[in-house]
Amino acid sequence: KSVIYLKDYTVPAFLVETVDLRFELDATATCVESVLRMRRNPQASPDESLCLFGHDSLELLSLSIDGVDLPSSAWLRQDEVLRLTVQLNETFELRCVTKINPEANTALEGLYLSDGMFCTQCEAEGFRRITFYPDRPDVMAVFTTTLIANKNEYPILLSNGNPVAQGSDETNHWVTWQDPFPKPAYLFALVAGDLSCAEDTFITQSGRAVKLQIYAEAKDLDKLGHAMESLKQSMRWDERVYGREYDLDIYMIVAVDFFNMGAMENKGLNIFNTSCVLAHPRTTTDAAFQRVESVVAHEYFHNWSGNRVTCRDWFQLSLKEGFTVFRDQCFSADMHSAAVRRVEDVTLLRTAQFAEDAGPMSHPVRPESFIEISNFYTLTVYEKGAEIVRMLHTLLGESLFRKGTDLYFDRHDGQAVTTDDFVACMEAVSQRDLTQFKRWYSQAGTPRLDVIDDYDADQGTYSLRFIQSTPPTPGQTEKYPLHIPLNLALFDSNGEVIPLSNGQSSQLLELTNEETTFVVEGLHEQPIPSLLRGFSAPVKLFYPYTEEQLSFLLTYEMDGFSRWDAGQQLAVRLLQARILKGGKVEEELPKTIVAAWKVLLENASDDPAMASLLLTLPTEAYLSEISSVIDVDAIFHARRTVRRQLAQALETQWLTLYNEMGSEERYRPDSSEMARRSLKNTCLSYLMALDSPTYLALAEQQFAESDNMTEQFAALSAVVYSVFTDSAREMLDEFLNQWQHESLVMNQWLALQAADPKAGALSRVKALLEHPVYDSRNPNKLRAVISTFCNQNTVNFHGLDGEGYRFLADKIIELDKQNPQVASRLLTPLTRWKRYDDQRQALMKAQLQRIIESGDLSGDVYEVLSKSMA
Ligand code: BAL
Ligand code: ZN
Repeated sequence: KSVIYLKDYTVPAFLVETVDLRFELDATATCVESVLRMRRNPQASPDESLCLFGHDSLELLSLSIDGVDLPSSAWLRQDEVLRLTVQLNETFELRCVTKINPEANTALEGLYLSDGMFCTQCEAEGFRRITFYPDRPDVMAVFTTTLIANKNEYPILLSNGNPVAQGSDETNHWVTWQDPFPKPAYLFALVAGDLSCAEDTFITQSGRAVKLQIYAEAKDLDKLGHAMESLKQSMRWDERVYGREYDLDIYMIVAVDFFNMGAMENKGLNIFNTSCVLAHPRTTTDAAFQRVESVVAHEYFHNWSGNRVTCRDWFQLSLKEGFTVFRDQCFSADMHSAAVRRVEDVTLLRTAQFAEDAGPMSHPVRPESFIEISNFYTLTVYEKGAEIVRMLHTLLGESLFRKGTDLYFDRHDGQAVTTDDFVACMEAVSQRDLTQFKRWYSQAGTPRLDVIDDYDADQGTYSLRFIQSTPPTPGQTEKYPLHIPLNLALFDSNGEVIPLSNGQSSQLLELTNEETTFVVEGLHEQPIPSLLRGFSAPVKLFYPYTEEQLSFLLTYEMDGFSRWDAGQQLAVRLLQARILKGGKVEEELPKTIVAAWKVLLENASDDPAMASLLLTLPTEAYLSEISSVIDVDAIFHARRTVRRQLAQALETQWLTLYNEMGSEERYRPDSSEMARRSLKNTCLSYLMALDSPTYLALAEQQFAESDNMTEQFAALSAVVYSVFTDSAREMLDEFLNQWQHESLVMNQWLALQAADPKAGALSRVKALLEHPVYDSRNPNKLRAVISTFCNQNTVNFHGLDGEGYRFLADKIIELDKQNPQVASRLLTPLTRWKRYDDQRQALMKAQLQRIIESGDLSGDVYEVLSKSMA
């Protein structure tokens, strides 16, 4: 398995001007004819031969140049590369005919069948499973695609761009699509099937009418309204905030049930996992509604940040992903509560991305090498990449940042570029030197920022000393100081902010050295610092806050993120102390915590969405991430005990608030109603921690009476996680009966049971794998059961009999032959073995070893395994 390096990048030897594709679609034998108008790249060496990528599964039927068939001696085919050994002119036409078997394609890359419907996934390197092609993002061409298929089985035929011709005979029909925008092959898509569609129109800011179509199976037609609204909102937002208008006459989204990722931004024809597009109050939770909105926006925003301006090579993936995540984060912040969205984004970053950065797969946002690029669609590339763009936004300010993006889109429209090109635009508009800042792209690992303060009462001066360091990561032992924007405020003892030297209530410090000292003069008392407001940089902050200071910030800080974080740190202190004692501690809760939670509960109705977050204890995942050695059982028990104690200490308040958050007459999926339901369900889950039949009755009532999935599922979850196992079983059965024909609801039903921490979980999980609603070929089902069990059901997955680890290893070995991308992703929890105690380390390593020895592994799984064992 060969390693590909960024440093080895060279320009393509040949360019493609136009591609004409003709698909005769057949489930087991699809014939693909491709005609490429090619020319030598004047920037490349004239001696280079033509290399096309093609997966081993391609059957090559014929190859010709300028109408002359080539004999098989005219090429060499090895390791996914077809090298032509004949002399080529400056320009020529290459015709290639291949045969492929979509039905046998279980990897879900290239052309495959999802529930009998043809669809494609070409990012990153799926196009080479369709035909031989210079499949790299810096080769951009104009595509024309003709689809031919049986007209009864596949009445809808879609591809990128606009439909330009069609026709039919007795059995078959055909449609030709033309995409006028040159694009890399990874943005190619086709869909053929029996689909229904919701349709709308969007009038762009310049007055053009764009047809919007969202396709799904007929039974799901009533679940497309939310995605359509989200699409229109996104289109308007991108015009307003970035000045970006949609460019084709038609924008299509297709929902498919079998999909490795969340969604894909193919030009003019997005393909979505059903879980990211279908939404209906009866079957979809509020969290899923929000995910649909954000993924629809994300894919739409890619039309500019990704499609019009794309990546030069896959090392630049964050160029489009980091930027587009930042854009979708800002969009959701504008649509709902900015503070809530920031807390959610930081939570994801600080738990999952920080864990990735501390593990064997740690890599820079712009990786230096890979074996399999699919392994680099990571939280680091996406979420940390978005933080880098956010820091640029913070450093430049709104207006210059916008000038920078305008320049970027203008300068690079139609090009395949690099993260350096992106930063160069920011430098050009701001006249700033961002050389040091670019280390964020090249240096892996989470920086640590230690803060030491000192107050000189005689002089009235307060100094803050910042010391930054980044721990070594695999392959990168030496680390350099980063350019860290740190947003700071100081508070006086009355809870008022102290104006800083810039005359403002907060100041942005730029920390560029290993050590920086910041001094404030003219103070009358020791201030309380609020550091890293808004989480202005993706670092781990260490400052020895006292409990009083944290309670103070929880009361007075106006920055939503920092206020929430103060509450979380308060809870972290308590939980960590108990984790050290094994978790099952029954001593009384400290008065500070109870008092803080009481105030939160009393004021909760002022901002229910934020209150729900403030009242939620740090997750097991976060507590694990900040542990030096993860004590799975202690973390679980500490959190559970504190929850129960908080429920006991404030029982009346939880119940009062639960009732106050009671339901509206009719369900509405808007922000304020979502916030209300979120807080109500938080109260219910605390009340259920009391093991009281009174609250079981309350949950049962909510389950029976709710008209929406958010409340119904929250009630079901509360009961499933409770001690009332008989009631849980009955409710689960009732839920199954009610929703067994809704695949996405069944994913939730499966995941809930896979996450249930009660003893015996592994045998319950194995039983779920045999259940009729489970389907081992569908990534959503695999994730619902296997990934949920291994990542969320920590006490059972990490059981000391090692059976959880064995189970995952068995599944990886089985799955790697079927779907390497998903197999490699599922492997993650085992790769984190260094974070656990010796006994678990040995058990986990034994299973990793067993996978290695199991035989011929995919590049995907091999890369992750080899890095984990290094
Ligand atoms: N480009 C892969 C899916 C996404 O990030 O939008
Ligand atoms: Zn994306």
